[in-house]
Amino acid sequence: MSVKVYEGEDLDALIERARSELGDIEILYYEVEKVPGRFPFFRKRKYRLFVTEKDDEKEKREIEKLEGELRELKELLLNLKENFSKLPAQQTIPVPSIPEHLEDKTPCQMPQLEEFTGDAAELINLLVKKGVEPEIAVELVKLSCGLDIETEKFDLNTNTFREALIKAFQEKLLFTGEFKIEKGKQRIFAFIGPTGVGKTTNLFKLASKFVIDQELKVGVISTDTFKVGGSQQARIYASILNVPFYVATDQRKLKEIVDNLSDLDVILIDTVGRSHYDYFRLGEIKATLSILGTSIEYVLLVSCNYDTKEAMEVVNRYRSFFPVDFLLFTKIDESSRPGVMVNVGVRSGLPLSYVSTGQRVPEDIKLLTPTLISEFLLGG
Ligand SMILES: Nc1nc2c(ncn2[C@@H]2O[C@H](COP(=O)(O)OP(=O)(O)OP(=O)(O)O)[C@@H](O)[C@H]2O)c(=O)[nH]1
Ligand SMILES: [Mg+2]
Repeated sequence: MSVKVYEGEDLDALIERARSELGDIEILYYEVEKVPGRFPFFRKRKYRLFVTEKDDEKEKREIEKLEGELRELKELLLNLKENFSKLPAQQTIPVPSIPEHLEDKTPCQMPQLEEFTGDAAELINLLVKKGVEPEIAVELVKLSCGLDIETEKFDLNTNTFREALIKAFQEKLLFTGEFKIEKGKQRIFAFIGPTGVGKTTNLFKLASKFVIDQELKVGVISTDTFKVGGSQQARIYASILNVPFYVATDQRKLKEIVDNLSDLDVILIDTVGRSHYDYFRLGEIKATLSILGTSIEYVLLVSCNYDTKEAMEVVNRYRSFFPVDFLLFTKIDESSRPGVMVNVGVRSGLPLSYVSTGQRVPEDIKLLTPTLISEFLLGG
């Protein structure tokens, strides 16, 4: 296989040139060299495109797929440029409502509520309908209740449901707040979790926050050498964000790469998705990452599509391999039961970081706060 390299400032033009010279081509990958400028997304780029002549139908399909991704990403980049220039100083948090077809109509088991009166009982019922386990719902609502002397029952001592929930979550759940990185004090985060949970896409959403909001020096390492195109997907995101990207095939290589990146503020490590039942493969990831010892902070991603039992199974099994530091929830937009975040937060005692609200990179991620969880539970 002979590889040809094209260089220039316009990626589409390079692809066209390669096509006109070679006929059908396979795009192997491309690199972007940054030309210094003030904002990452406005920098001029120099592309280096690696192609080879295509020799079968399978490769043709792969090229079409890649081109589709490139077009999508180009659109994303244009959106980003637009949004970045329009960013207001303070943003409100719109909470997506649950599409009707996703509304969960299955009956829930309601707790006995004789000891509660009025609004308190109503709030407990509402929480249970949104997936909060009955005993947790009771425990939470009690935190915002007082005993009504006349009726000898618990009733809310706040003005609104929202206030009651915010108060309860402040007491009952842990929140990381924005990951604030001090320049020069490097932090390394590894993104772990089941197959397809959203590790790669959400890693880049956070990378984008670090680059744009905090102006940090960020690097990404993929240890995903298993999935076909696994590191390629990450490579494309990295080139759009203009952050250095490396693939570590084993422990030794990982250590070598990290040692060479000591000038970066944040290193984000993407891992290959593994079923939480696959002890052998989880052990492999652990073995690779363990070379970095305690310098890694582990972010475990959990999908809101899981019911609480399955989500806790994921958390417990992953915790038996990795010292999980934070939880990051994904796919809240596909779930009608946001209560799973509350249940897992309470049952695991782990701090909650962010929630992924859709597929768009980098917009679809929000910081989890007592207010945001309350809005997910009360809205929609
Ligand atoms: N609807 C929705 N889709 C999401 C969300 N987060 C990620 N996805 C999609 O889920 C799919 C898998 O995302 P990836 O980031 O590749 O997941 P991963 O965990 O890296 O997958 P593996 O590397 O195969 O384990 C992609 O199509 C993402 O766009 C989300 O919050 N909502
Ligand atoms: Mg991935």
